Amino acid sequence: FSIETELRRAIDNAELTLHFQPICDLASGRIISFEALARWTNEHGQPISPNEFIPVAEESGLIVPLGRWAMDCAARTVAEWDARAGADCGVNVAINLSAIQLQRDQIAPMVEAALAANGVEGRRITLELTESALVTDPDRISQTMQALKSLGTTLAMDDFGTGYSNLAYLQKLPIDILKIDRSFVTGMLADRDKIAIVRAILSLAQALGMRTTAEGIESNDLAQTLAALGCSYGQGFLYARPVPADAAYALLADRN
Ligand code: G
Ligand code: G
Ligand code: MN
Ligand code: NA
Repeated sequence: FSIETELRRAIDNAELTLHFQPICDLASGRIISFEALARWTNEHGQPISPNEFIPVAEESGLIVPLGRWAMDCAARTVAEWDARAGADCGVNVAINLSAIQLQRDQIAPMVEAALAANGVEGRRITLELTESALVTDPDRISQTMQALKSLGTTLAMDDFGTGYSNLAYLQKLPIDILKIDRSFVTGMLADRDKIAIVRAILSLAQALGMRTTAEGIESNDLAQTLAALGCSYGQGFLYARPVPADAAYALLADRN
């Protein structure tokens, strides 16, 4: 399991970085948030995709230190952006939490510690969970989500529509944002079924008082159509790819 050994070293030696992809208000185009995405370039200079190393981290338990590092790095970055802006820089940062990480770590105390260590308020952080996180231990996840809300964080359901859980959780759990999975967004302008699914998710979210983010927006036509359908936010290569923290701050200074 050499990738595991290398990943352990990478976490210790700060070979990992976070990149940041803007999430924009569809109506105004302003950046409201950045999703933090882990990036790893190994000692041979090869980039390893999170699709490869996150599952290894989950199987090995390294997801706990990796997740703690990501949370701390995200909070530190928000504090740095505020310092550069000389004020609240106006955006928050969204962190991905995997289902296994939620099982293995005490997430709320971990988030609270990272916020305190960096002098950052909870409202500056969004936590992205997937439906798979809700399946294994619904009571435990419900308590965790309530605790995260008490810290002031925003909770988003990532990849919405691709999981296997029933929809009853939507009325029980304190979810603020549904992120419409990219698979429904890509090509939806030429696919009546996809548009129907997107419309259904938007009306469900609206009825439940949740905001929505469409993932994978790659064209202006898509952004305009989704805005007209009432989607709150958009994320995708149209706005920007995930970029390092400095470049993300430059986007913010440019656009907002
Ligand atoms: O950025 P990219 O498309 O390569 O990300 C691939 C997947 O890896 C996404 O599903 C994303 O949620 C996941 N991912 C990226 N960074 C992190 C992280 O810090 N923690 C967790 N749990 N997942 C991450
Ligand atoms: O699963 P999650 O939503 O956390 O994964 C985010 C992933 O989606 C990242 O790997 C990011 O690079 C990718 N991504 C973001 N915007 C786009 C887009 O417009 N098109 C495509 N194909 N991928 C995107
Ligand atoms: Mn995500
Ligand atoms: Na997603």
